[in-house]
Amino acid sequence: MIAGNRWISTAALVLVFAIGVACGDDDDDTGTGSEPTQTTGEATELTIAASDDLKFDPSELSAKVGEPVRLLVDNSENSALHDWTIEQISVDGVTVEGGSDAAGHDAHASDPNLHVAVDGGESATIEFTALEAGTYEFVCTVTGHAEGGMTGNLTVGE
Ligand SMILES: [Cu+2]
Repeated sequence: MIAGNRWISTAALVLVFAIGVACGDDDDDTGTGSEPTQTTGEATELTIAASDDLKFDPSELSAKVGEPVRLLVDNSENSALHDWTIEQISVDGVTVEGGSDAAGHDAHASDPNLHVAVDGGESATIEFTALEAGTYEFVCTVTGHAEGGMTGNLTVGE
């Protein structure tokens, strides 16, 4: 009985999703309430926390080709500046809100495609749209942080 109800609600959810896809309409306000991510406007909202223990949480993020992502980099629980950087990724529509303009924190040699630095006690957002599928390593470029474990992967799917 319970399994039957679960199957029916899953089928209904799939149907709602299929209708949404068929209409080509990005209206995600159908109130299904079961998606793992939230959307505001068109961007998928993700959050990643930096830590002075030199970790990102989560260390795995995922996105889809052509779908805007709005990533909140939460450094509010820390005292040190951290950044979130992907050196090479094909992206479009990159905007950064908040974020530190502190000079000299980045150790990378070239201009990264995605980069947002955040002062300790602050948060900032970076919005972007990935254009090619793949797995891209993100790091904190503050000297010694990536080496200390402050890395992760963004997986971009089709
Ligand atoms: Cu760091």
